[in-house]
Amino acid sequence: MALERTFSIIKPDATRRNLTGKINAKLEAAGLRIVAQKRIRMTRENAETFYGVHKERPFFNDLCDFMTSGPVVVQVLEGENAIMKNREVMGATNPADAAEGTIRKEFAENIEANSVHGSDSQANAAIEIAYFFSGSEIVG
Ligand code: RTP
Ligand code: MG
Repeated sequence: MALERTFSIIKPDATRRNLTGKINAKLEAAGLRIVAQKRIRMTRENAETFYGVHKERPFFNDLCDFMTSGPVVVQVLEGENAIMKNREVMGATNPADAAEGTIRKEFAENIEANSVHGSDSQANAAIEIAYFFSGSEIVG
């Protein structure tokens, strides 16, 4: 199977608790390769654009507050079936529903402060990667 790329964010609740390395270890153990990574502070505009699909949802404003509340680590992950594989290792959105061994089960604080983001489709992965990274920043 061909290599696939997905976009990942280590969210502010996780950077605040110094969990970047532990989360990266879980991603790598799952067979995902971190082919681009940078620590940034999202602007309000970044958050509103990035989560634009959720703009009519009741949690949209809180979500944008949360995503801009501290540093995030944005990443490109590469591997076979990387999009699905990352969603598996992340676990369910709500940590109360997340399977044993997943990142959200182990580290998430609640349904909003849930430690990681991962693209949910090939189309969204391409859009999200291009929003945060230029081609020369990604080294496969
Ligand atoms: P993500 O996009 O961050 O990878 O998470 P996801 O696909 O598992 O969840 P999604 O439905 O896309 O929601 C995006 C993010 O919004 C926050 N959220 N808060 N308060 C709430 O009920 C609620 N629901 C979702 C979470 O941070 C979720 O990851
Ligand atoms: Mg989502």
